[in-house]
Amino acid sequence: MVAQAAQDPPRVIGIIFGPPGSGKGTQAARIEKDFHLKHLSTGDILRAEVVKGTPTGREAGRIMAAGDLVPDELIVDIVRSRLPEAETGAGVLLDGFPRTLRQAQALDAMLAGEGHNVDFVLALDVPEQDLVDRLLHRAAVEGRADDTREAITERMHEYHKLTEAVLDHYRRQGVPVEIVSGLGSPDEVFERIRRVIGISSG
Ligand code: B4P
Repeated sequence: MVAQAAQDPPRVIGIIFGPPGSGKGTQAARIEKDFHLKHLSTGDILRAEVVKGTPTGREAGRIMAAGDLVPDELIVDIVRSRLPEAETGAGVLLDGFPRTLRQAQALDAMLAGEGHNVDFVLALDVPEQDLVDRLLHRAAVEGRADDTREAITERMHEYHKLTEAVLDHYRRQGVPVEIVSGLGSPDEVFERIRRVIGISSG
């Protein structure tokens, strides 16, 4: 699917999905390199706004540090403004978005306006204890503000309460949802992803 669209418009719109710490950002960077899908991470955009100290960054920074989700309106505005530029290549891989049903509906409406829809969802599956271990490890290495034990607990809670439903939303639409184990080394996980994408490209 990805390989075909790289040569032949319309562009591909993919979503990389999974709980906090499942490796979305890690794998999205590899997919961008190998499959030329522009990596658009709402988490990275928000962290950049925090560093720059913009009004968006000041609002988002407090929310993120607590492990909560940033308001849908703010995130949707960010994606709406970035998507056209990101879409100029083979396609886009959305990382960390949509995280709520309202975000998914807003994305669908944005894409429908251009005659597009979501082409695939790649969902990373990792047991919760491994996720917590990874995030606590990252806390020790990088000191990210939302990798405290309290914020991690809240992020997992939000994921189960609000984000998981996004998968069913796309399944109901008939969008291919590929579940890939995120266990093992980043190379092993990427190999599994490559096989899934490879099969789709047929
Ligand atoms: P994100 O930036 O999306 O953070 P994440 O879910 O923790 O990241 P990810 O799953 O990408 O993990 P990574 O590859 O880094 O969001 C952060 C916050 O921003 C949210 O909590 C929320 O507040 C806000 N936000 C973002 N988008 C939003 C939206 N749409 N709506 C509302 N709020 C939003 O990997 C994690 C760690 O595991 C790393 O240390 C990595 O090195 C390690 N790792 C990766 N793969 C591994 C592997 N195979 N084995 C061992 N370790 C691995």
